Amino acid sequence: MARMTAAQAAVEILKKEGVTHVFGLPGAAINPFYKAMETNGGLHHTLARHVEGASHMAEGYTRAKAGNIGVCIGTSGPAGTDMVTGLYSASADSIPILCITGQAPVSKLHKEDFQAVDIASIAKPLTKMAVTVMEAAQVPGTFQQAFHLMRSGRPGPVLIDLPIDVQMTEIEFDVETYSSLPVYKPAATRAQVSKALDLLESSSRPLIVSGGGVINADASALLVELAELTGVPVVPTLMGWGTIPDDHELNAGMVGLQTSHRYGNATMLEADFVLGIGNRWANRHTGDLETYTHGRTFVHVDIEPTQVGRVFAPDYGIVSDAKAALELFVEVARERRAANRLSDRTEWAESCRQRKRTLWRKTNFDITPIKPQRVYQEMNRAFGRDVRYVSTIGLSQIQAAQLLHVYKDRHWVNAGQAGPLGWTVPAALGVATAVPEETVVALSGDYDFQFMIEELAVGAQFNIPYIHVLVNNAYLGLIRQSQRGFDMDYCVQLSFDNVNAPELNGYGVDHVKVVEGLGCKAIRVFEPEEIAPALEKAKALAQEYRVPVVVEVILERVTNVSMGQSIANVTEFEELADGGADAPTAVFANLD
Ligand SMILES: Cc1ncc(C[n+]2csc(CCOP(=O)(O)OP(=O)(O)O)c2C)c(N)n1
Ligand SMILES: [Mg+2]
Repeated sequence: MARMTAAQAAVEILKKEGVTHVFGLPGAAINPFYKAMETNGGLHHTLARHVEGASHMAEGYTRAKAGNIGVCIGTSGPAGTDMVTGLYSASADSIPILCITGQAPVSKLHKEDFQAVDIASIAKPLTKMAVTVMEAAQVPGTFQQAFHLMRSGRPGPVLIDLPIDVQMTEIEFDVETYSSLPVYKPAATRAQVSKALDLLESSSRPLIVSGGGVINADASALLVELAELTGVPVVPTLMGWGTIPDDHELNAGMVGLQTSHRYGNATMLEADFVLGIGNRWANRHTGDLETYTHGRTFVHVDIEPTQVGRVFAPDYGIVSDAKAALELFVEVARERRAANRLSDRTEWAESCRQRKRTLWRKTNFDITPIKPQRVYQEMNRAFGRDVRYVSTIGLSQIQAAQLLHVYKDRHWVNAGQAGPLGWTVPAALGVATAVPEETVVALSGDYDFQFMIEELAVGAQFNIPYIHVLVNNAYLGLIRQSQRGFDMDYCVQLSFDNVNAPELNGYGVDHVKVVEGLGCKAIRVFEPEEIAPALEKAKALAQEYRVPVVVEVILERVTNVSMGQSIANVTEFEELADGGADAPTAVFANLD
């Protein structure tokens, strides 16, 4: 046994649970925890410039690699409230992060002490556990329970709030014999999986919808195996994008109101059966439920029992971890195939491929100001199969999902449900910290980029290189487009005449100067043919200087992006592709 402060015990447990990196910033009430990190060593700390940034870094770090759990640390009061958006984002997308906050001493908690706020109550609806630890001897058990909860069932964040006196109190703690609590993951039974396959078998035009739960369960390979065994095409959701490569012959495209493909929606409308795995029927995926569900049989597999039936009643529900379910699905499907009991889906799959071969949007524009579609075409060419994309929200994110290609899971890292502006820079830093040898490319609109621009200094200070494509339309583009419904263009302009940068012609903020001021590199382009060389140069600069490199593309001010209220009624505002010359990188999504 060894005597140590409760904060030291917490630091040792983090290491035992596999934590190597933490993101945060100190303040008086969390200083004992920082002292413990300094004394005990073994944790690499990245100093954020804004506590919200630290929370998004933690989320990016978790999402980059199976098994990672990002940790963010802040002091009492405003540090905790700053991280609330990070907790929301993580809980909405079922991502575990551990948020540790300092707190006023236990005896002062009810005295309106300086920076004493009841963060545990504030964080409660956004976490699997949010607790102010009042007894130092409970610190080890609380951390042990936190990791158990984050990894069990539907993953999600936890907040542990540590009063300063609790952190400093000495306790007995045996690091050597510490061990993680068992993780609970419900698993489908053979009878359940057989019944689901019976339902699939009685359909003519089945689809699998593959959600983020497949990524969380690290089960993409099994998902692809099931598709190949049964010949059933797959629709990845936005959160499940990458679970089957875009160019896989059974990838039918994405479905939805915004982040979707024309061929994906058309295929869904043809389908008569849907097996959803690890997905949550998000409203921007389904759109109008009558259109989405009418005439189709649904089987829903999810790890969280209360998710089944939340959005609509499926014909059959299975509560299971995606990996546990897919292992059984593959096993039973293999047996049925050997016994010749699986239908031949060739004709249906071929009809899906035919839609995927033709229903494209045009990207090959060569006019100035640059049309955003051209940017994604150039990104497809520049970054290939191994790139990790990070994005948040806006017309930029929507169009990226319509036009970029993703080939591997965890290679599209997107704050899908919460969409908090500002997420992209810190999340990209978290991803790049987790996979330092890989190419990480973030994508932001100008407003998202300005929200947490200061975090770029973190990348410069700690040498976290990545490429940030900034598409600048000097507009809150997505909101401008949605204001068309109100016949207004009100409070959505980001344009102004910058007295220091007349060359920007009214586009407002001089991002290049700001980025350089923060210690990073930046390139600005105005012409379509400059995009490809700029992306190549960005790769070289990131290698040479080991800092974030921003490629700012000055876009046309107004682009309306394909979207609608129902998957049967997505409005196309732009020209559609008339063959491969109009969409030269769309062919990358087709093997045949
Ligand atoms: C914190 C927060 N406030 C407001 C919004 C609503 N919102 C969504 S997109 C958007 C504008 C985004 O503009 P920009 O980042 O420039 O992207 P664009 O649509 O122009 O590509 C706003 C205000 C949000 N998602 N998050
Ligand atoms: Mg914009």
